[in-house]
Amino acid sequence: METNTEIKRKRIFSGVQPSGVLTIGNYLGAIKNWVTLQDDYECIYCVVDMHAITVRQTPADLRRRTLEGLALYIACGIDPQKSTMFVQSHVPAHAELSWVLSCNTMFGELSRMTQFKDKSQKHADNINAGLFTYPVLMAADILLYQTDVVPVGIDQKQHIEIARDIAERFNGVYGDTFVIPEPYISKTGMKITSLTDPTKKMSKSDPNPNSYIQIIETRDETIKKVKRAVTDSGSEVKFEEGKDGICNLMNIYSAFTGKSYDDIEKEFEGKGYGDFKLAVGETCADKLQPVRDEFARLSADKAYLEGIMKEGADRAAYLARKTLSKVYRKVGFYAKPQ
Ligand code: AQP
Repeated sequence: METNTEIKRKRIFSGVQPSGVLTIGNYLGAIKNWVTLQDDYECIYCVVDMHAITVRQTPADLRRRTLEGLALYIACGIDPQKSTMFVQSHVPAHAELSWVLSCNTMFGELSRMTQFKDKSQKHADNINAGLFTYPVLMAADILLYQTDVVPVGIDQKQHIEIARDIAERFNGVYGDTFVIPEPYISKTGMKITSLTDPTKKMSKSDPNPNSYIQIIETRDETIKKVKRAVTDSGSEVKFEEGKDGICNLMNIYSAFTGKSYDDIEKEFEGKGYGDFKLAVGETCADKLQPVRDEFARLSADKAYLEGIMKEGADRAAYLARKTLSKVYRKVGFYAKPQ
């Protein structure tokens, strides 16, 4: 039974693709916010495996990373007592709603999506229809749960906007059906860039492992990667134009410590990039250590993780079915006789 407080709380939905080991980009841009939000909102967090296959995946790796993804959510602080966690492919309503929404989404609007353009370039040998309709599936993920707020990194803002457009169009044609979702983007974590090319987003599927910091790599690896991070030829730790690499490291340091850019500039006044990079690497590793320890502990308990996965899928399926039935009724599908 839902209590009154549960009914009143606004709902959050978000997810990460198990397309690689999660990075500090995923952590600072999304998951860290998820943890904070779970006290004030009803939260639903998904491992979006169906999105991951828009790019070719090795099946055994995808399967392993899906369970790891769930373990990481918990290790990062998502509490199964407070939030629902599940795997997207366990709730068929995502694919079902996606089809209906596809029929209410314009080719032209999907053609404007920058992620599609970027990923088509990166995967020129596999520009599949799923890559193109990815935002429709994402709209289905969000709209199925009558989501109020979607915490994401800035790179996903355009996809939230199209989800809103699709929902508004559907509501306009068929009458009030979907809640119109709002994006929630934190300031510091909104775009963590690659350590090897700070003009690009840090991505878990980047072929160069030095470009990202994984939430669950070793302390030494993290420190080494930050030491090697590409920076300009100057030596002053300052947040200013033309210093993309240093700005990114300041952003990461600020997100982990809560210090402002001014504070960071003062802290490293008169010190070189070497000292700063060491501090950033050590801070990342220190802050992530409890997550890494908890992940190792959880990974040894598959039965527990599968229990959470199943319970989460059952709850999500119940909520999703309510919206899907409404949608099917609205578009005129004949109800299956009982
Ligand atoms: N570099 C980033 N900075 C801030 N936020 C980020 N996010 C991802 N990278 C950064 C946020 O993490 C959430 C989950 O992302 P996703 O896995 O669904 O897709 P993505 O944005 O395509 O992430 P990746 O790591 O770049 O995956 P691949 O390499 O598979 O494409 C989102 O909220 C996203 O904003």
